[in-house]
Amino acid sequence: MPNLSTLDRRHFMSGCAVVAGVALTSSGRAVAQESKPLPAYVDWKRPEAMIVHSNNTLETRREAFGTSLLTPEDKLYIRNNITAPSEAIVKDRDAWEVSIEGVAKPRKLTVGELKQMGLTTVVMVLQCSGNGRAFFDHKPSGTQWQVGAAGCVSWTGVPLKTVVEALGGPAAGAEYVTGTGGETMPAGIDPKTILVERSVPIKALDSIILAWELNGEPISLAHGGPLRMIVPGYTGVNNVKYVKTVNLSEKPSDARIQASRYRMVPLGEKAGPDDPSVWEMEVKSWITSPLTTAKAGEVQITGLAFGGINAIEGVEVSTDGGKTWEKAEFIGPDLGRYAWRPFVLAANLKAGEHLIVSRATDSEGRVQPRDMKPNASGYNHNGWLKHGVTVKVS
Ligand SMILES: Nc1nc2c(c(=O)[nH]1)N[C@H]1C(S)=C(S)[C@@H](COP(=O)(O)O)O[C@H]1N2
Ligand SMILES: [Mo]
Repeated sequence: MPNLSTLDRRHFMSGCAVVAGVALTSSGRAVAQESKPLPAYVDWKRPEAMIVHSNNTLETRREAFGTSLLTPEDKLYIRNNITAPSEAIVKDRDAWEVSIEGVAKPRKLTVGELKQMGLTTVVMVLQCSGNGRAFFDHKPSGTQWQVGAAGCVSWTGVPLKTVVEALGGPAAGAEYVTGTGGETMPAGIDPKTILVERSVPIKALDSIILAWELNGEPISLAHGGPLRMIVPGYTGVNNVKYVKTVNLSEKPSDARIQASRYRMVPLGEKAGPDDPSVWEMEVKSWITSPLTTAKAGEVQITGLAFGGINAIEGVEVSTDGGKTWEKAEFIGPDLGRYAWRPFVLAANLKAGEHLIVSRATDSEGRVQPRDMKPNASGYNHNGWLKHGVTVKVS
């Protein structure tokens, strides 16, 4: 099952039943957050870094991001819409086949063959469209993600465009890139109701990667190995794990996950085909330290900022709930348009309660809004106020 390096990263903590940590309510107050034990298929995650919402939903604790440019795989969030396939599919990774359709010469290619067709790396924020759902006032149902259904990781693979060109280019009329997940469909259920099959506009073909490495190692099964379709700048759901078909299709998928789920639906309404799909990500940032308490005097306030589909341009921090702002400094190298940048502001904090917030701006001049307009399912929250933290300084 796991390779040697995965074994190195394993933390045999299965005896550790419940982990407690600090979480923040939507008002920014800290509460103790209980967590279930790690599910067996991801028992190599760092238990102290994760909030286990369920078997299929684990988020990174806010304090666990630290100031790292890249999120280690053993701290990266997990979201499975259905049960992951068996470990058998990563036994012989190079033998995994993906069917490329909607091209002049459609055919199946193994990962081994893809590896000889081209090579590139992208550093990218992977973020669930439901990240921040817990901050909506209307209490949408679904996993109550705070900030940790996101991470910044590097993906290595072949540009999809290179593969498509090698197969004679897109078929006439191609409008979408549709990726299908390799989960086994249980008998007795209409596959379209649970199949993870997502379509993105064909313009994304310029940046899509068929990836076999995450942070320089073979992608674990949990994160989509042996092969994952990576769509930089698009929300998590569009990044199809264990991808088995890539189709340059005329129409978007009619699977439920595309046809009616994962759409920006006005409150109180039912999803319709005209409601926008969750595709491109918006500019966003949040504070990572301090989160609860600090000593009066100079404090290094840190956080993470990214532009989503655009590059991040700058970020400001306020220690008075948004009345006054100061420009923060990015830390370390710029890892590209789709990566996040850790930031720091040295602030002189006086004793008392401070509502610390951050507000990012992308390369197109789009600024994080104060409030996120609610939508039925609680997607894409990037409002800076609710992402703030109340810190007791003494
Ligand atoms: N095949 C497949 N791909 C999938 C999913 C899935 O359940 N199956 N979940 C999607 C969703 S909703 C998200 S947020 C991301 C989560 O990726 P991660 O578990 O590697 O963090 O994968 C996406 N791709
Ligand atoms: Mo997601």
